[in-house]
Parts: sequence; structure tokens; C-alpha cells
Amino acid sequence: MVQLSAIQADITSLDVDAIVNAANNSLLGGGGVDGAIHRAAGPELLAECRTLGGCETGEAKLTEGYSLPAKYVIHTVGPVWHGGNHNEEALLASCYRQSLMLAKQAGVKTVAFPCISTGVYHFPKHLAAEIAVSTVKEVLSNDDQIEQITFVCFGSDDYQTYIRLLE
Ligand code: AR6
Repeated sequence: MVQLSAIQADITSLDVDAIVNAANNSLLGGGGVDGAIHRAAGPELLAECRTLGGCETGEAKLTEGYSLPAKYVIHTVGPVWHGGNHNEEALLASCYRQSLMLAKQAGVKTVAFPCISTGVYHFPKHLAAEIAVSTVKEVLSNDDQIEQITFVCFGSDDYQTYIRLLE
């Protein structure tokens, strides 16, 4: 039975099997959590990302974690919020689904997610949290491999939202 929890933390500090990165289509780094992950993982991460040929929105790709405590980084590209009529909700759900699929293929037991798309990409935070929790629950309802999912919040508002949704 998978355990879901929320913490307020820097995702790069977490000692889990895989952390998820909220990347962009190039997979070549950026600001926000993406920048933090690349800084903490070191230049080898960018070198591996260069071999991947980018990533479609709603899809995910896996790399090593290099200097991170996490063994793997799962890079996923969330949708930019354009008002809600551009398939944003389904694309965000797809990020969580595809990331978990790669985690399962890699034999991962513990995964930490950031609040994908809720920074520079402006997805409404509460709606994003609802999609994150419901999609993860749905995907893992019949799974006996993944043991722990951590929703990593940078701000205390996100943290309070997740705590309430996980009650
Ligand atoms: N640990 C955990 N969460 C973090 C950290 C961290 N170290 N740093 C920021 N956050 P964003 P997006 C939170 O903008 O909206 C990049 O430039 C942040 O507070 O990082 O998916 C990429 O290259 C927010 O709640 O990602 C893309 O171009 C959440 O992470 C673009 O931003 C996501 O914010 C992706 O935008």
C-alpha cells in the first residue's frame, strides 16, 4: 500500500529513489525547480539531457541523479496555463501518470514530486494539487511496487493545500 505525504522542502535535498523535475520541452534546464535540480545534480545531468532530444508536454524522460541524493531524475513537462481550455488539466494529469510509469519501469520505490506547472507556467495551484493527488491515487491504486510518494511544496500555501487534500 503506497503512502502519500506532503512536505515543505527543497526537492534537491531529498534522499528518495527518484525526484521529478518540472522541466521545459528542451530538457536543457531553466529557472525554478529545474534550475535548482541542474545546479545540485551537476553538469553531467545536462550532458545526459542533451542526448534525449527534448520532451513533449505531458510526457516524461528519466535520467540518472548524478550528484543528487536521489538515484534518478524524472523530467516531465507540464502545460503552460492558457485559461483552462487548452487541455491543461489532462496534460498535467499525464505528467503525473507518465512519471509514475517510468518510475515503475526503473524499479523505483520512493518518488518525490514538485508542484508541476504552478510556478512560471501559472497553473492554478489548488486545481493542480487536486489533479496531482487524484492522479497519483488512481495510478497507484493497484500497485505493490511504489511505497512512498512525497508531494514537495516550496511555499507554505501549497503545503497547507496538500495537507488538507491528503487528510
Ligand atoms: N524544490 C521544490 N520546489 C521548488 C523548488 C525547489 N528547489 N524551486 C521551485 N519550486 P517552476 P513550472 C517550486 O516555475 O511552473 C523552469 O524554468 C515552485 O515554487 O519551477 O512547471 C523550467 O525550465 C513551484 O511551486 O515550474 C520551465 O521552463 C513549482 O516548484 C518552467 O520553469 C514549479 O515552479 C516550468 O514551469
